[in-house]
Amino acid sequence: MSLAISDEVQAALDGGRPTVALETTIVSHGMPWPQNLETALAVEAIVRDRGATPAAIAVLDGRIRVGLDRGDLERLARSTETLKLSRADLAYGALSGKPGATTVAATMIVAARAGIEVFATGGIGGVHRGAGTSFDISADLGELARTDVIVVAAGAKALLDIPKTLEILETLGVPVVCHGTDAFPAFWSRDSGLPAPIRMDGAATIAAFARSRKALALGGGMLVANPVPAADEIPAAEMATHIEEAHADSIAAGIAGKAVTPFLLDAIFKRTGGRSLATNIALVKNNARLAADIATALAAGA
Ligand code: PSU
Ligand code: MN
Repeated sequence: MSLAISDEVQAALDGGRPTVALETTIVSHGMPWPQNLETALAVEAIVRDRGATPAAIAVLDGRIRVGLDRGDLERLARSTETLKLSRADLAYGALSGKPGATTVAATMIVAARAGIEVFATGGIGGVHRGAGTSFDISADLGELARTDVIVVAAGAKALLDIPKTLEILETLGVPVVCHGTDAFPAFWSRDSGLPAPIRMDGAATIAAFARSRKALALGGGMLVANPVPAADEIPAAEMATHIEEAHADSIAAGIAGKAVTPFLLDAIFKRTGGRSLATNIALVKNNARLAADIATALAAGA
């Protein structure tokens, strides 16, 4: 199945200009209407302002699309029937003809096929709490191990089991580069309480690191963990109670599989009176800035 790449993204790729992939599960399943559409459009504007081309990825009308317009994003943002597609069901989603949003894993796959090296999102999926019995480990981790894309995220959500998430990333050989911090960030909070596996400051340094990995033919992706700006964070201690309660809710409601992450995000949104969403929006924008700068540094060969 061939990719349907927009003229704008194709022109940027042909010209060797910086391009940033964007996922769409955050639009369909990660944020409520209308903040989901507003954020998607704001992120595209930020990427453009930094001199890069945004390439949002989704499945629409039976085609895997790279580069979406406002109407496409609005369809994904409004529909409550959009499929959440990962590696296991990306091809199925395209065959089904239904609208499908791509997770971090599926977005990485499509970005790599299109030749896009950098991808901005909010948070990655990881090892869920209770994974010892549920075995719930996001396909995002395996994808980071095998697909050569730089994923810029605000770390992993504290509603995941962060120590186990970092252990799996290490086992899989995925570099975890924390940007400008000695602490691994926890999405809504700047400090997860765990140390940064690798610290790097500035987009140029990260681009140089990516180039040296390529020179060694190491393959696979890397996670760039970019902490939420201090002014927008919700401290970890404050989040802890909300997270415990949201987790207990998900178990009581018998939530499993793909529904877990969207359920937890919504439960936290309600429990924080919407504050978690404001933080989520701020961190996605912040990641778009850094991703655009890394893409620019890579394109410049600096
Ligand atoms: N984290 C967020 N918002 C999101 C997601 C994660 O804060 O929308 C989405 C991403 O698309 C991620 C996916 O790839 O959830 C992970 O889902 P799962 O845990 O089912 O693998
Ligand atoms: Mn899962």
